[in-house]
Amino acid sequence: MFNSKYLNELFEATKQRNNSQPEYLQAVEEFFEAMDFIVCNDPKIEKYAIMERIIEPERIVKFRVTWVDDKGVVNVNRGYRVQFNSAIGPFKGGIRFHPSVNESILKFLGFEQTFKNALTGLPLGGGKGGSDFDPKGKSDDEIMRFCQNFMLELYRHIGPDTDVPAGDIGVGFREIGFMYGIFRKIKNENTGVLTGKGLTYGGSLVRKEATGYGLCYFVSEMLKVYRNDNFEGKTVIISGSGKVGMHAALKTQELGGKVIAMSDVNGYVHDENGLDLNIVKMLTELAPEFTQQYLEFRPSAIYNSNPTNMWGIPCDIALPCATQNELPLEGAQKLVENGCILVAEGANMPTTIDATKYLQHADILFAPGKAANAGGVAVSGLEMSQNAQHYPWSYAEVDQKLEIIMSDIFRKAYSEARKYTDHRNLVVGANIAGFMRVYQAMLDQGII
Ligand code: NDP
Ligand code: 2IT
Repeated sequence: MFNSKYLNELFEATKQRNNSQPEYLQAVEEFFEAMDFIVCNDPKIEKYAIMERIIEPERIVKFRVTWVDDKGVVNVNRGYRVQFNSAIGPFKGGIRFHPSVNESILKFLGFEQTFKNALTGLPLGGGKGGSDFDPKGKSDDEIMRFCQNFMLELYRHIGPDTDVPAGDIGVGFREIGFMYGIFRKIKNENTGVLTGKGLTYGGSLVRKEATGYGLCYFVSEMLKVYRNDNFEGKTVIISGSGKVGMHAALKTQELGGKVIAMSDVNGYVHDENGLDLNIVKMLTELAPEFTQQYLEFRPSAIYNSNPTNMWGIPCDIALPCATQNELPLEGAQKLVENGCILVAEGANMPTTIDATKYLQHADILFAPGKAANAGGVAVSGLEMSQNAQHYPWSYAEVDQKLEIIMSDIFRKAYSEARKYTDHRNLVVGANIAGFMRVYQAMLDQGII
């Protein structure tokens, strides 16, 4: 399946050792495919077992989280931290609270994070963590008790120069605040061990907007370089209406695009004249699921209870910003059929492997998540710099740095793509650019 015999054998062995981890294997397969040419032409990669080492987390911590709900019932969840690779800096990556969380999902996320963080140019290793706890429908008190109990174990394994978690699905300001509070209390230190903190206690301006804004900055670069074009007048559909999707929508509108559809787990809303983002924002702030309620404010909009059907709406740009494998082959085919010119991943691995291949072979621009959604972790890195300096930067300063980092990531992926394959193949370009930095650091630091 790969040209490299070494990669074929390693992938077979990896499948056997991890046969119950489909998301992790999917991420490794995508990566190996992108790296095939490099591996065939650099014997050092096999000699020093670089691929064996880079696909294996340095450490996985798995722990019990016990907490009491409002009815006095004792609940038990599983907590995890996957410390994937720290060759270029402390482990860094989000924490996800969602019932689907398991080792496979966190390993795929930590693996992707390693290359994403390398692409930012900042000294950030890769990691990911979370729990199968479902924050939906829980009271603030329940969330607080869960976060405190989660941190009661996690605090032993993290630190500002060791591992710096942040938010992800189901983890935002509220959860980060509760986790930071208990960490500070246990350790008696204020060292900015988490990012995505509130602005009153060390958070960075632009962090909450960063992934969505960064995605749009990346798309702007693609439109400029490949098509001498911009967002002006483009119709855009966005899956998910959480932290990433909402801010991608707001930036799209600011740049002159028109957001005509957005989704959540219960369905999507579509309005050809453009969604009213003030209403979407207001509704999502009240409760996570907004799509059906939107119709009460705009009865002319169309609601569909299957979020995946959204990919059938004709649009210029599609931004999957919800979760893994949410854009299947049929969705990709519909997008191409309807004349979509660009797909950029705001979520991590939202496009299935067959859909990604289909998009790459069709006449459409495609941006992989590890490049296009790196804005969030990039501003997390800037939050760490501000915490270390004990000095906060202005909104304009952080936003400008974010824009520079995103355009820099695009240039790196574009130039590697041009060097090794078709200049439009940002999947290969981003993987090679991210890998090269981690690879060099691993080589320099010896066999460990
Ligand atoms: P949030 O929890 O804030 O939002 C997730 C959104 O996705 C919600 O609107 C949720 O709907 C929706 N959703 C979940 N499953 C589906 C589905 N099957 N179909 C349609 N919508 C769905 O998470 P984030 O915005 O933080 O994260 C979204 C994605 O972006 C994830 O893949 C994450 O790993 C990635 N990411 C996040 C970064 C960050 O800084 N937060 C950085 C880089 C990537 P509902 O509310 O109804 O459940
Ligand atoms: O997937 C991601 O890049 C994130 N959830 C953000 C990680 C971070 O450390 O800010």
